[in-house]
Formats: sequence, structure tokens, C-alpha cells
Amino acid sequence: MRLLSVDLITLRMPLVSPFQTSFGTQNERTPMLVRVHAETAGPTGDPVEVIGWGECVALVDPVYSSEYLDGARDVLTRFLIPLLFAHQGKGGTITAETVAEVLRPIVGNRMAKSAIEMAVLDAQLRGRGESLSAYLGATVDRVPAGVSVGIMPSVDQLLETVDGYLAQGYRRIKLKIQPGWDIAPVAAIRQRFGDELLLQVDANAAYTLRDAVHLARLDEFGLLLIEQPLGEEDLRQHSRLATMMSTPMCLDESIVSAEAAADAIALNAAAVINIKPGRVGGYLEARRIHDIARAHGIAVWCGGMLETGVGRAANAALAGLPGFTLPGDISASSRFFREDVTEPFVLEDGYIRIPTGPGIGVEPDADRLAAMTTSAVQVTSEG
Ligand code: SMG
Ligand code: MG
Repeated sequence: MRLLSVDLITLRMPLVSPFQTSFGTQNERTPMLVRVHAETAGPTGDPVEVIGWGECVALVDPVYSSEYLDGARDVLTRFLIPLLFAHQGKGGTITAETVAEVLRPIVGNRMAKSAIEMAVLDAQLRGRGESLSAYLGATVDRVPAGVSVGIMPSVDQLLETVDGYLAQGYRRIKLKIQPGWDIAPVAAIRQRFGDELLLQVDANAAYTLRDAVHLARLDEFGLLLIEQPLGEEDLRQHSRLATMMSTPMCLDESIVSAEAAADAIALNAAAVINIKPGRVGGYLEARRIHDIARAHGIAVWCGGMLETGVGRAANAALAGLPGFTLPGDISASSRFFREDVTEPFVLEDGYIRIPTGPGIGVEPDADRLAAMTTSAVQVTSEG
């Protein structure tokens, strides 16, 4: 395709309730959408003008990973998008499948790279009228919805919150944990809702290997998995911890690429992998991680970063691939937002329907987009 312009649109979206994790509390989400305007091959091969959408999942502060919103915007504006235009200026064509290779000279910055690759992919698919789910190879038309439940001021509030989600039909509960909020909330949930409930925990790197004996106390609760108890770079230590507890070890922050996934599997550091396209550089790398995990018999599920309907649509498509054997953090838009920028995703019998339209299959509503926008920058070939 031929890129014409790229807009980076930052939104402000209040959350329905504060979301507390071991690294902090989010009261609002400030996603950055990437809007690509391009000329690409239409269904008959003739050129058509299209718009494609991507979403950058970086948080405002570098507390989940090293990337953060202003940094992602900066690297997109000054390095990544200019590299694409330069490639095009030298006679190269831009396709979703080659974006990562063109951007390879820039190290890291995977959330920023993922957002632009996603927008290019959406534009390319819209041009030829193909859905992202068909392109990726999804084999189902809906995915079971899981919900991530933040750290609460009290166990009573937690029980009430989980009760509400189960009443809505959520099929799996994930509890955020941290030192001081781990065994007791898990025990209370099991006591109240029973052993059948699909339950897992996520520590967001809040523990160290010295906590192994304490964490092993979670084993009696029949959890699906424990997600990222140790630091991002602690693959060997996760492998060691996995020998000290029976709850399956799942990695999130540590899996930044297909290479990292291969290493984690080889080291027995991960029995399960949380795949987040934003964290690994895009949907194509996410699919490669799915393929590697599947070939090794490792279960995967699709993580979430409080995405708007744009990212949620694409995550649902990815989660439709056959290796995604566990429910993901793919909830209804209402889990986080009173108002979404697209038509909201809703629960249907505990499932989220995968969009079937061209590309990601959803679009921001122009009025809501305008109302939520706090900043917009445009990058063109003129620089
Ligand atoms: O989108 O449902 C969602 C959020 C799921 O808990 C979630 N994400 O570590 O998996 C994780 C966290 C990262 C974001 S916390 C602000
Ligand atoms: Mg996580």
C-alpha cells in the first residue's frame, strides 16, 4: 500500500471504577489510536483509498513495562512512521507483513510498533474486504469472556464485585494479587463460589523467589494458573519457582517476543502464556507465539490492556485461534467504560462475538472520538 498520512489520536476515557494492581491504581485510560490513511489494492486489485485503525496499549507511566504513552507517541512520530515513509520514498511498498522488518533498526518499543502495524493491517484488510479473524485463522465466531478483578479495599467488596461479574455471565475470574492481598482473597472466593469457578491470579511481578513457600500456599485452591509472580527478566527464577509450587506458571510481562516465548518454554518457566499483541510488537508476532506454544502443547490465552473497542475487536479475533484454549481477559466494554469509542462489546451468554466485517470490523464513532480526544498529531511524508 501507499501510506498517505498517519494520525496519532490520544483519548481520555474515565474508568467506571478504579482498577488497582500491584503497581498502581488506574482511574482513567488514555489510549492512543493510530489512524492510517492509505491507498491499497481493492477487491479487484484496483487501488482504493482506505482508513485503518490501530491502538497503542502503553500506560501513562512506565509501570507495567518500560514503554509509556508520551514515549510511544514520540518514537512513532520521530522514528517509526518516518522509517515507513522513507522506505516508501525509496520505492518500497508497505504491507502489514513487512512493517516489523522495516522497523527493525529501532530497538524495542514494541507497543508503539504494534499500534502502527495494526493500523496498516486493518487498512490492508479493509481494502480487500477481508476480516482480521479470517486473516489470522480464527476457527470460532465467539470467545468466552474472562474478567480481571482489581485489588479491593476489603474482602467483602471483592466478594460483592465478583458476585456481580458472575451474575453478568463472566466465565472466568482473574484476581489481581500482591503481598498482603493473596491467600485470604483467594480463600474467600473459593469458599463463597466453590471449586468449579475458573479462577486464576495475577501478581504483575510483585514477588521474589524468596516468597516461594508463601506462594505455594495458593496450591490448595485449584487455580488455573498464577500469572507473572516475578520480574520481567526473571525467566530462570520463574522456572525455579515452577518446581516449588503445583499451580501452573503463566508468563505475561516476560513474554515480549516469539524468542522470549521459545526461551520460556525451553526453560520450563511457563506452562501457560498470556499473549498480548501490544506487548509483543503486533498481531503477527502474537500469532507466531500462539504457533510456537501450540507446537509445544503450551496453552495460551489473550491478555488485555483495558483496550477501547478498537483493540478489543482485534483481540477477540486473535483469541479465536485454536491454541487459545483458556478464556482471556476479553470482557464487555462496560467492564471498564461507561462509553466506548466504538459500538460497545457486550456479553452474550458469557461470550464476546468476534466481528466479521472487513479489517478489525469496528470503527470509532466520529462524535465520540471527537469528544474523547485530548491531542492529535499528524505525520505525513513531508515530515
Ligand atoms: O483489559 O481486561 C483488561 C485488563 C486485564 O489485568 C489486566 N491487564 O497484567 O494482565 C495484566 C493487566 C495489565 C494492565 S493493568 C493496568
Ligand atoms: Mg498480567
